Amino acid sequence: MVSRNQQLFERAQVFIPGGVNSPVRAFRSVGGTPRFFVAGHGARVSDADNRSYLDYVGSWGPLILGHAHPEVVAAVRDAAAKGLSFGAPTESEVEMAELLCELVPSLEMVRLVSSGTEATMSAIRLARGYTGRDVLIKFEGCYHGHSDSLLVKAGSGLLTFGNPSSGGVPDDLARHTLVLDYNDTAGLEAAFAEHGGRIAAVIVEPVAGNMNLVAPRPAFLQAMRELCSDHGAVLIFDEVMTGFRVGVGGAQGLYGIAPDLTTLGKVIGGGMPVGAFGGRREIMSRVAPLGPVYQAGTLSGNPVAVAAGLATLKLIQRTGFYEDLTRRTRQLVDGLVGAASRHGVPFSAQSIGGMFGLYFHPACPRTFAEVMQADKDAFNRFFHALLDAGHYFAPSAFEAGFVSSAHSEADIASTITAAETVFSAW
Ligand code: KE4
Repeated sequence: MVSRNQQLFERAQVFIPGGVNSPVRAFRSVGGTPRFFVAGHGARVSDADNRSYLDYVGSWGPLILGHAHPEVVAAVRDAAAKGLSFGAPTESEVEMAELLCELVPSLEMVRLVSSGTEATMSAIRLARGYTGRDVLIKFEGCYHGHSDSLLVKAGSGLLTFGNPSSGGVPDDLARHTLVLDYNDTAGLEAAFAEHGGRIAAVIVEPVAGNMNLVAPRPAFLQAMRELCSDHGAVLIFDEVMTGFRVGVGGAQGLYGIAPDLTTLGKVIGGGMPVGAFGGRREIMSRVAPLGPVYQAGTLSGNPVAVAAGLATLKLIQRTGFYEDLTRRTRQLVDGLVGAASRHGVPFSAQSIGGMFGLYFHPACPRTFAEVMQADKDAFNRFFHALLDAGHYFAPSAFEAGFVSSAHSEADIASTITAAETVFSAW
């Protein structure tokens, strides 16, 4: 009997490339048929075959409150009833800008956009416009959205400029991007020694979440801050994933390092399309219409999307919110590690705030190379076994996972029990 998910996937592939509107959703990394979700409530989603799952993806991070939180849905409904979009300023955008600058220590000014990609693309253009320089440094394994300058893979040598990692990206553009190793402080120092005066910006995920979760070495971020300051380069913390996920002040609040620019997304939209870039007033003052760096968007600051974001940001300021979320996420990773060790399965896991990484590798990776040593086939086997048992993890061994405030201790315990059953037959 062909499942409804399979029927929908067949149908979707006729008119949508790969049957999905974002590649990772196609299950190509894990194999099998993507689940077409129908509804979500709290920690659970249900699919077209009427199967229910505990959701540890949360739309890739935005749903820190879980699905369809009543106060978020009500805020969206109220805003929508007054009009979906104006293409003109609204008070809610002012409220959002004021709140972001209050909660994120380094933000003095901020511009709203509609995705994380737009936020990082705009921040990079702004850094280049502000410094008058072209060179951009990023790190292998970090993902910052799909603008051309960021779809670049490492050159032949560590200090040689990049080559396109996607079709359609001109060599002439890719060669301005230098791709270094994450957590390699010496490599970063060498790059500045070689190219210092030409570097417009360094962009980094302060906690990496797109090669699975990789924690920064504190010295790595500190060195990055000092090198950028010494050489007049702009330090961009891409907190699209970590912003309001690892703590109310993001990774910059956690590690006490102030970037020059910050990009945000995901949680600040509460599931609706909101991104943002912001930082030092001196830099942000170069953005049109104030300055020469152009940036625009028809639906930037959309009132319905901003309503979802404001409702979300208000709820996560509840006293104890992050302590509870961190404890719940730690309960998950500690439980999975315990279950794997009881059955001799090579496995490690870690969490930072409400995000976590699972690795079929004896220790948590600290570099891209170590991530690549993890057993991808073992992850895929785990992924499908848990999916069949009603626990939905990210459909890729190279993605972080997310817990929401809607996940109960009993939910987490049930996932650990399901994993123990799988590990016992490993
Ligand atoms: P979006 O353009 O997808 O809103 O944001 C791009 C982006 C920028 N920076 C970071 C640190 C990100 O994690 C992302 C997007 N993350 C992926 C998940 N790893 C989105 C999922 C997808 O591509 O479908």
